Amino acid sequence: MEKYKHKYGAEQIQVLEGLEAVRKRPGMYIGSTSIRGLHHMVYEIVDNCVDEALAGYCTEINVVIEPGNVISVKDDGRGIPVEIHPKTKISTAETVYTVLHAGGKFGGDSGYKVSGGLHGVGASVVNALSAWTEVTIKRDGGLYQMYFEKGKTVRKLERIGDAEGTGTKVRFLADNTIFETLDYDYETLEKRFREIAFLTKGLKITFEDRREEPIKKNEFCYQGGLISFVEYLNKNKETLHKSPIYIEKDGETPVEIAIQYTTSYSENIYTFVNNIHTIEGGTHLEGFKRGLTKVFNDYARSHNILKEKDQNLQGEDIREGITAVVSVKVKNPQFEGQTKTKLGNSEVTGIVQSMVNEALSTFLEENPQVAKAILEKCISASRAREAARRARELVRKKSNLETSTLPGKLADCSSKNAEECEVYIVEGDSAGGSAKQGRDRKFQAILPLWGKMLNVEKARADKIYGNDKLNPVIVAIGAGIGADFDITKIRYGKVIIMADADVDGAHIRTLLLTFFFRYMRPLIENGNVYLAQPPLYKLSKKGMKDVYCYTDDDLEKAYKDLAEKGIQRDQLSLQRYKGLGEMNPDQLWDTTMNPETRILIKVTMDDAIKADAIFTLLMGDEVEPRREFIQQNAKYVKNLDV
Ligand code: 28F
Repeated sequence: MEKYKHKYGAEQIQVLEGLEAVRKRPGMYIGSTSIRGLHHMVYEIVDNCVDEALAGYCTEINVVIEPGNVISVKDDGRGIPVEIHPKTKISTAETVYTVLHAGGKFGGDSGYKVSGGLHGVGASVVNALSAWTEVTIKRDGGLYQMYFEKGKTVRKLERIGDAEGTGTKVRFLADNTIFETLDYDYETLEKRFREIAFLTKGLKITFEDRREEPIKKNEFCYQGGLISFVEYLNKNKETLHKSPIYIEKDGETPVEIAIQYTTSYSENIYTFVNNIHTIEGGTHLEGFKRGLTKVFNDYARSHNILKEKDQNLQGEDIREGITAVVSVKVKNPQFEGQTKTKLGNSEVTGIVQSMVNEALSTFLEENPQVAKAILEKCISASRAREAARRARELVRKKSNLETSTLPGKLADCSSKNAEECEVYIVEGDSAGGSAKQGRDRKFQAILPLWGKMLNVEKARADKIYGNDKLNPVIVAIGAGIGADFDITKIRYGKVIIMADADVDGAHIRTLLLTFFFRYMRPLIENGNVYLAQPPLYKLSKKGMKDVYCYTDDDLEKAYKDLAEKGIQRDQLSLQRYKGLGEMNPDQLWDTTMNPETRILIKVTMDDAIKADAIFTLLMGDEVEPRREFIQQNAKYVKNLDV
């Protein structure tokens, strides 16, 4: 191999130090070295294409997962500039890919560096964290290529041929000595590409998975932009008005908003800053809420829908059943919050609020029938809220009257320190019985639920309070629901849903997750909700300690391990657990409740959002999509009791 002569100028030293820093502490640059960080590697490269699209030069992005987990991303933009920098003798393209934060356009010509959740760490980080990176550029009629390994230049940019058109193509293999896994999750990436396409009107993104046969391929292109986004979010919901409301404002801080009300009671507002999904909200959401409340109250008063004596509609009344997407572009966004997804720029509140006041009131004046439909719902929501408040007062009075303010079914624990306490919400009385006997009563409380829970999709807050199945959950947790929910009042640090691994269990889990998502969202955001993981199988043999298996893979592994110890399959008896009730208290304790040996799954916001979407599908008003969903998923239901 030809000796690689390299005089290390100041720039090269800086480059090497930069790469060194990235490879030493990858988590600082790409968020984590888990699958989330791996996906951010793809988002970083794709965001540079999106930047090129926002600048008006790229119309199509092609993403491919090649065999061996090589990622390929291609755009039809201008192509990264190839001229050699007079001083450093290094091409712009090589600079973009080797100097930290040199890439992209931080507030440059397009003004907004869109970026993955980690705010545009740039292509050089992806390069540093890849076993190899190949960059091919078509520009000025030429075809150029450069190649790196672990961020170090192996082949400098050189012209390797002629080319029609322009654009940039990057292929990279993430470094498996850095990332825990290279096993990209197709659905996760697909969801993000769909989101980017919705947010970037007219941009076409194709996505292929060529790791296995048959190849998976999907493409996203929405001329309707945010309007298509809201229609997609509402695809299984009955809507209050046919086409979404769309308002936008250009200028220093462009704002785009699409709104479409549904007949459901949940509030779904998705907010974005420079295409980053700001899950924790922030000033743009605050401005949107304030504008919405003001416009609808003003309209209701000026059209005599609200009488002089009537109270103002509250924000939560106006947002009941709303699906909205708020997308702002901010030059220097300040992100706050636990996962850096809350917008902090205070000036944005006023910008969004005044834009909503201006554009939404005009829309309502021009579309009185839409205004009327929405306001009718707001009015009935405010009446239901009043009824819920009265019901809550009643529940409080009633429970204060009773000696035990806690539901009769709750077997409480002796400790009162919420931090260490946990409550198991158990499906069915039999399981509840053995859970009560098997538990450690110092810190474990048991709340048995019986039969099908209330279908919270159809019920409003006033029905939730009075409901005799959900009420015990509300009172046991002790922190109220909805706008009243106060996370500091929870009586247990862990709320653990323990249900069977069958269809009924899945139903209860979905209902409870939807209920927590809609009426106790902070409980999920704060990581207090868990799913107990009971074993699926028990392998036993005389004279041998029972072996519990939690998944089919576990079972296979157990067979192999036992075979190595000379115990063959036909010597073992296999019990498949159909329900928690089949376990005696000791087994339930050992396998599912003992903190030393149990497996608990912490519920994340993503799980809850998925449950909510599935819930809407299964329990909402639209019948057709439900049939489709069940047909599509029926094959996965292994243990349907026939
Ligand atoms: C598959 C990945 O990275 N596409 C890109 C461009 C285009 C320009 C550019 C990129 C250094 C700092 C300016 C071209 N012509 N796809 C991509 N396409 N970077 S990355 O410029 C980076 C320069 O800012 C570009 C004129 N201006 C900009």
